[in-house]
Order: sequence, then C-alpha cells, then structure tokens
Amino acid sequence: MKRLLITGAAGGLGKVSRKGLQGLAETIRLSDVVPIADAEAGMEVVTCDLADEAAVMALVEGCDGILHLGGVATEQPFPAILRGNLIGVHNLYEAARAHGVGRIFLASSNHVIGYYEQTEHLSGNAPHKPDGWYGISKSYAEAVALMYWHKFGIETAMVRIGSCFPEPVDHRMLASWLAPEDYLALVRRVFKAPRLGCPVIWGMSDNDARWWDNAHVDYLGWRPKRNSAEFAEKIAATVPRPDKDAPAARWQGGNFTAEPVKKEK
Ligand code: NAI
Ligand code: 15L
Repeated sequence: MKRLLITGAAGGLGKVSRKGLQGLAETIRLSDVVPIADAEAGMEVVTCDLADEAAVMALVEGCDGILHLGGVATEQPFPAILRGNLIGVHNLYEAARAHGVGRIFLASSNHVIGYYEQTEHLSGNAPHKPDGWYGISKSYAEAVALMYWHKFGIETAMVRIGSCFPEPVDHRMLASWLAPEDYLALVRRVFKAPRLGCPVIWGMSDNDARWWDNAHVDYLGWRPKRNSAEFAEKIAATVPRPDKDAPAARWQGGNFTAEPVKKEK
C-alpha cells in the first residue's frame, strides 16, 4: 500500500494503530477532528471533521486504504452521532468511491447485536439487535459498506470490535475482549489478504469464553493469539459478579443496554 489513512487517529485505538502499524504502508496519514500534536515521525497529519464533506473529499485523495476508527464511540446525544457516524460515514464512502480506494477497515461494534443474551452464540449473519443510537449508527455504517461493495466493488472488513483494551476489566469482557496485538494483526491481514469481500468479522481474541463464531472468515488467515482466560482469576478475585439479571450479565452489549436516550444539554 502506498498511503493508508487512519481516521480517529487521536483516540485510543488510533494511538495503538499509529505505533503498531508502521511499515504497513509507505505513508500513513493520520486524521482526527482534534489536532494531533504527537504524530510519529514520517506520518502526515490532517485535522478534519468527518461531517465536513469537502474536507473529507480532500482527506481521502491519494489514499489506497482506510482504517476508519473516527467518530462517536459511546452512547451520545443524537446530533453528535449524526455528525460523526452517519454523515461522516456517508462522506467517507463517497470520497473513497471518488478517489478509487479499494479497501476499508470499518470499526463497527458489538453494540449492533447488543440485545442478544449472553447465552446465545452468533455467526456473522445474525440479524442486528442494536442496543442504542450508537449501535444503530454502526448498523447503518455496515449497511453503507455493503451497498458500496455490491454497487461499486469497494471491499470492507466490517469488524464488530468487542472490547479492545490492554486487558479485560469485568466479567463480560472475558468474552468480548480483543487484545491490542490481535487487533493489529487483524488490521494487517485485512489490508494484505488477496481477497476480502465485505464480511462481518467478530473482533475478539482467542478467548475461552465466547459468543461469536468467525469460521466464515477463516480464509483471511487471521489467528488471534491472546486469551482472556489469563485474566479470569484476577477478575474473579477483584470484580464483583453482577446479579444474573443485571444488564452487564444478561446482554452481550452489557451496560450499553441500560443507557438512556441521551439529549443535548
Ligand atoms: P475513541 O473515542 O478513543 O476515538 C475516536 C476518535 O474519533 C476520537 O479521537 C475522536 O476525536 C474522533 N472523532 C469523533 N468525532 C469525530 C468527527 N466528527 N470527525 C473526526 N473525528 C472524530 O474510540 P476508540 O476506542 O479508539 O474506538 C475507535 C473506533 O472503534 C470507534 O469507531 C469505536 O466506535 C470503535 N470501537 C471501539 C471499541 C473499543 O473497545 N475500543 C469497541 C467497539 C468499537
Ligand atoms: C464499544 O463499542 C465502545 O467503543 C468501547 O468503548 C467499549 O465500551 C466497547 O464497545 C465494549 O462494549 O466493551
């Protein structure tokens, strides 16, 4: 790849990506709505609001792959979700089409299926059951990706990330955890695989506890190495187990299912 664009590069996964993906492309272009003052040497920086159509069109020019992390990452009032996740995804895919970008890693989320019980096991084609406006915005992003695949041949990895943090911090995350190094290996596979298509990929490590099945994307050759089981004793000893009917114990989306519809103040 000549130039990889990373949106949301100032955020948590953005920082992990900047450090861990060096060498994946000749040039890496970092972008966020907030300025990035600590860019790694040799990386380009473009400050850009995803809701600004003209700015996104210019941002994507010259890129041949996009790691799309930018946008609202939790339950927020609808106007923020509208700008970052709905208008932003529209602008990004239109710019990708205009500039001939062939492949996108879309950071989707487990919150598109948050209202499945933790006792259920899902393949990539389970109907969406979003647990809030944030989850709905990720369902929309996946629908956009599918339309651009079928109509224009743009390939997208629709990665439903579980919980990508240095380690799981509660009982639910023993199933949803995605180790940062497994995430980075997945990004590399997505951009190096000879054929991608537009699959759902469950963003989880090789956890003993699991709700999701990635057999349908075996062809990508991604083999996560970490297992949340290494933290199970620590969590059992330090984190109170929620009541079995509490959202954190019942739903795959955990406490996001208990979030109210938030309003702007
Ligand atoms: P984060 O909130 O740390 O980073 C998101 C970045 O997007 C921020 O730097 C923010 O400034 C930027 N952003 C927000 N609105 C924007 C706009 N209108 N224009 C341009 N940039 C904007 O989130 P994190 O944890 O790094 O997540 C990255 C992506 O992965 C997000 O799309 C999130 O929904 C998704 N994800 C992350 C999970 C995780 O466990 N970290 C789990 C599931 C999905
Ligand atoms: C997400 O989609 C969020 O972006 C992240 O902050 C976590 O809360 C994660 O899901 C999760 O479900 O643990």
